Amino acid sequence: MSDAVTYERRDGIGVITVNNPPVNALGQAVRQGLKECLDQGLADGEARALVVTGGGNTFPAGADIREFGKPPQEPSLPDVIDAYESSDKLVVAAIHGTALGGGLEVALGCDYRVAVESAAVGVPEVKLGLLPGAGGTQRLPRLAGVQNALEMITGGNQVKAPKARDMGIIDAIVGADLVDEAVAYANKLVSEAAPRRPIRDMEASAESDSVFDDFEKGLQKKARGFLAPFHCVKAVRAAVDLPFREGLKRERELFQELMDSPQSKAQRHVFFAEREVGKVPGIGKDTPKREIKSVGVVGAGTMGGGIAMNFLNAGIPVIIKEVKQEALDKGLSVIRKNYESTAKKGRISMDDVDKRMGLIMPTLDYDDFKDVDLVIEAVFESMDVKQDVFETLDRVCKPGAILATNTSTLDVNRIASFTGRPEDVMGMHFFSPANVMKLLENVRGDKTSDEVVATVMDLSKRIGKVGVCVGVCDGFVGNRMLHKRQAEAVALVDEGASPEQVDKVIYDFGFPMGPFAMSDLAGLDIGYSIRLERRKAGDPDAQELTWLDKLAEKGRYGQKTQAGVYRYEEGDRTPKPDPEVAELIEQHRRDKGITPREVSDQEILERCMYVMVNEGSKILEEGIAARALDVDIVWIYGYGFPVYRGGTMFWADQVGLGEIRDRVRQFYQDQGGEQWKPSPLLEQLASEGKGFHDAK
Ligand code: 3H9
Repeated sequence: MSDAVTYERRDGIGVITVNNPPVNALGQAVRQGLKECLDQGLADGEARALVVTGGGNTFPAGADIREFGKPPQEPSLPDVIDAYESSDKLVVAAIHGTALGGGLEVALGCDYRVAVESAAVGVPEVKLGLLPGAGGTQRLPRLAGVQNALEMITGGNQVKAPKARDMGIIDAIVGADLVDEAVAYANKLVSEAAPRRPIRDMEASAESDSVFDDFEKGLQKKARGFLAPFHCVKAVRAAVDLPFREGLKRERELFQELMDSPQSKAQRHVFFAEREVGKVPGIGKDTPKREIKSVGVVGAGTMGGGIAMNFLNAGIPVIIKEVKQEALDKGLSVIRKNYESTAKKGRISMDDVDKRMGLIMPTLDYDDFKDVDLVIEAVFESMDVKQDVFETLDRVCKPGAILATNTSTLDVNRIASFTGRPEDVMGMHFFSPANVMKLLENVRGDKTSDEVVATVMDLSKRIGKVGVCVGVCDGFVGNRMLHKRQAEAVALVDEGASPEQVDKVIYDFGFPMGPFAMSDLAGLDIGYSIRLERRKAGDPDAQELTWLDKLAEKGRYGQKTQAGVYRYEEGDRTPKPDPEVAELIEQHRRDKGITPREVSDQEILERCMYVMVNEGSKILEEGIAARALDVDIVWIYGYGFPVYRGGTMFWADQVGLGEIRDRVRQFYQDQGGEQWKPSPLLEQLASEGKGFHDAK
């Protein structure tokens, strides 16, 4: 017998403990062990009842995801759970940590469930593009009601033990000595001759006739493009419509369909990529990290304020600096307003608002930064201004303080050169709104020390961000690829597509919005002024003015002026096509001597997406991103790339790099341009029949 699961007797109760760190995943050895220990417990004449629990930090947190996609190995999890549910001794699940997915399903195979107060339960399979496939969709609605089960199964979120008790999932909250308490609980049940309580014998009945239809309707918008949430609803419906065994069969069919789907494959890739991305190649776990106990933020504008909020939320004090008192007051009042509106929605208490505001210290004086451990600069995007800021920071900050820039366009190496400590300088590129967006591009300069990289990556996690370590180049990973897509989208309209057609293709692909709706949101004036600056500076790569720039010249800046590529009604963010824009585009074409042609949706998709893949490939070649998964995560968390497609480079691998290379070559031949020059890495991988994720 392996020691993945152990059996012992305590006070007349057989205790079965899973020991498979870090999360007690239910791999083959654990399933086998659970079965064998159950048999041992049933055969143990001195065990009056049984307790199942997890060693270490947690009850099992689910099936072993690493086994997915490989040939199944006996015993299956549903069979193990069936054996527990059929046991003729009472079984109590003793839960701490997180009983998730298959873990909660094991607990549902038991007669009773007790948990410590800090525990949580949940069925997060939907986040892996799956559904609970070991009876969860059949047992949970029987135990907690259809509405609760639908919410938990389609949402995948964790439910804290006290709430789970109110929902009927947990029978009792017990003290911190979990196993002792569970043993006492089991003894009490035995002494009271409490009945066995297999959930399969319970009835599942819907709260109303329309519950499933209503629920599905709600999902149409929330889960647009995803397959799994809809399969989850079908499976729960089977719990109501079919007898238990048949319901299980239906669950299995639906589970298998999802397991075989490209969506689940993509979502499983994202699960591991999200964890891998924090491990920067070449920077080991033992790299020393600096302690960050206080932070300075330069600039209290939209970006600076949003950045500060991340630290306040994590309980880290912030000193925020502005040039004028008025700007400082305004910045602080915006932060307070943001918190108050979160409190109004019930997500934090008014007490939390005060606590967070109590952690912020406004100042007009750089000298107040003398003791902070990290400063992030969020001032105007001009090298001269940055020079001034960094020379000052270098003068006032203590040795060892990390000096970070939030620049999205400027050269971090140059910024570092303004200080006498370039090894302490790094980019921390937050995405707007900075308190909401999860991506943080951590830009490593040529001279940034490993210690600073390790500290900033660790800190990203602490403030709830997904940090991706990238190198210095124009636009870093995200915006560099985005600019290529944007230029292609503009060119497609030049050639004859309408902005609405381009946006629809990208929206239908699964992005939250198309490139032009996004420009309207960001503000057309921003790209316009950058291009204007570049042309003024005589940049040879500066593009000629586009029809988009002509809109900006007319004061159509996007949503903020209720007119951009689209028009907007007062108080409504829905983009509406505008004949005036169509006319301006027509005129632009006439000026350039272009006869518009019909552009197919397929061409739009290929040109907008393959240009990004080609650029992503160059980014990998240059080592700006270390791995394809880093690019995937940037696009998922920074730009809303559909999770069910796994990120730009994962998606490219699924399409096939041979196919993409051929199209890229064709576009290069047809229209030229550096953006279509095939990346040598793409050429090489395609010729070897490999994908970006096979490249080392
Ligand atoms: C399922 O149960 C299907 C069934 O319904 C049906 C079956 C028939 N498997 O996240 P962390 C690894 S589907 C394998 O950093 P935390 C993870 O990769 C499953 N490995 O820790 C990482 O490895 P590394 C449903 C797993 O404390 C390490 O453990 N369950 C699994 O921040 C630490 O992870 C889920 O989807 C796994 N199931 O968070 C739960 N889980 O160190 C998924 C984790 O090499 N897990 N690893 O990078 C989680 O949500 C979080 O890991 C958890 C801990 C909240 C548990």
